[in-house]
Amino acid sequence: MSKPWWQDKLVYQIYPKSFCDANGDGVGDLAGVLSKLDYLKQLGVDLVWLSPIYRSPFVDQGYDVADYYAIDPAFGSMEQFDQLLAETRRRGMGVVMDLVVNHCSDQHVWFQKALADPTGPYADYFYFRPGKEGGPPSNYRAYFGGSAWEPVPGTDLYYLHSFAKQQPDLNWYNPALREEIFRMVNWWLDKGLAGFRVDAIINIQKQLDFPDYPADGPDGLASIWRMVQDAEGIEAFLGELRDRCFAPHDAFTVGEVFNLKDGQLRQFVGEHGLFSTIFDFAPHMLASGPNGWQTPEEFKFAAWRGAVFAGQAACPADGLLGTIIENHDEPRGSCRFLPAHAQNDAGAKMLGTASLLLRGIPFLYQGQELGMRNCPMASIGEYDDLETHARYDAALLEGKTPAEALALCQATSRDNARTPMQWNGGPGAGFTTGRPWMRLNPDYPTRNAAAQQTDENSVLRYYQRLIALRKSGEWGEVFSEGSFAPVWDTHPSLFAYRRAFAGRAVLVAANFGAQPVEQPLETPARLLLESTGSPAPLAAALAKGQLALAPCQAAVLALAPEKIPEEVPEQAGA
Ligand code: TEU
Repeated sequence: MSKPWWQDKLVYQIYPKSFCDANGDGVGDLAGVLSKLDYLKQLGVDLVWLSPIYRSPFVDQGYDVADYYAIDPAFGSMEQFDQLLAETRRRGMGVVMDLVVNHCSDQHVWFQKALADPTGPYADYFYFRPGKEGGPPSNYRAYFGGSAWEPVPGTDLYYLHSFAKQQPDLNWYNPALREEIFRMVNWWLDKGLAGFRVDAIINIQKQLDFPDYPADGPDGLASIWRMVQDAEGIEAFLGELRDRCFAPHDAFTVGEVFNLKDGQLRQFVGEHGLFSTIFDFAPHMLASGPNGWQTPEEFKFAAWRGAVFAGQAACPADGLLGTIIENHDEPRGSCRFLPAHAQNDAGAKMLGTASLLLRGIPFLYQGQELGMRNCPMASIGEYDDLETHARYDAALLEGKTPAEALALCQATSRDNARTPMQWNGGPGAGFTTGRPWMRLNPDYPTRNAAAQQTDENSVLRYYQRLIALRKSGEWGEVFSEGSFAPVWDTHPSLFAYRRAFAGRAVLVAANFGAQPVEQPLETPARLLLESTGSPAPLAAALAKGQLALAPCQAAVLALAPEKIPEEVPEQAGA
């Protein structure tokens, strides 16, 4: 089996609206991205994933595509995009685009033609269905709230939208629609794109009779997820997409896939997988309590470690998961996957160490490398995200007070991660010379890339060293190809694992507790990296065969080679 080209790559997600604004209109753009490629190269990034930059009315920040073949003018031009391809290639990097094909925008010409002729061929690009008993065809709630069915004006028909009503679902059961998508995907790959992050893709499978489900909320509706979960057949669509588009281009693909059924992971990743990788969202699911986002859960170390390790164990030996702390849909990891005492820069470095060296393809989200934090807004009016507004309204409907509803938004809003990138401490945080489209996190005067670049002990400089180790000539293969084995996995505060490859092994260990820990080591170990900038106590302990970690300290140790083959359990089949 030959090793895929993307096996040792590290991906950095750019949220284009909030990354860097070169023309001063307050919105990030492609010229801004171009100006930061050297920063990304220095960080150690291989692939740059851009959240959608297609022409869009931005009801859902570009996840509502009006033209799959055009760059939105807010971001720049196709010439600038081609320049981005050339400039990344020149630096040995690649570009990954977001592929949003569960739905498009209601402004897309396909939908406009469908509305103009609701029984014509374009209506079958979507799900147009007659209503039932004077209401919609079924009782589904869209992910962003309200009925998932919207009336088609001038008819007794409704169209289906899993997300906002401005995002009509595309009908993958129509071969003509699939051809349009394959043609478009190939058009981008022919340009020299490295691959795609494939949005919300599990939703393309439907039960075409759209059965009702028992209501699960005070609105009398049932989440559309119920219908998707009981639907089947996605493998056929994705297999066609792989065989017609991804495989011939040897593209890198990562699926945004939630809640796979037992045994399904094997089909999604691995040598003949439907994608190169899929995100492991299991740790993120822990943040939702019994009532979903309405009951956010505090961080519980053992449950989180269990979820991460379960993902590592479930991944087939010939496949990799996308390991991820944060993205544009989630609150910042530095405020989420750390106990209260560790929600600081030391914690951010520890969490980065624990996550980036796991078996998998590491994904970083812009600002993670600065330890950027949630930005609680003072009023609901300061939030831009439609999902946050929908949640606020739903919480009020549930009987919560405005203050309680706002607190829920502050804890769970996607806008926590969408505040502009903090490049320096000057006006506009170096993100823009104009008025930023969304307010800056007030910590930008002290937390910014320029300040961290000159501080040896900063989160940024630590991430640079961490990534350099992950990709180093000496240890790179251990991290990109090695097996994974949990260590001390019932310890109350240690997050630790071994990675091993071809007779070489490392131990990654992090102390999430508020007290120092000490553990005897079975093998002599040499310090490769530690996160606090005070290695002396750890080095002294290692000389005595002990691992000693202060609170919030993470370390990477090389284990003595002669002991490794018997001592390190290889992952099944690895
Ligand atoms: O998200 C898909 C998805 O399942 C969302 O419901 C997501 O889990 C939720 O927003 C988390 O709070 C993708 C994109 O990542 C998201 O930004 C888009 O809004 C969505 O698809 C629709 O395209």
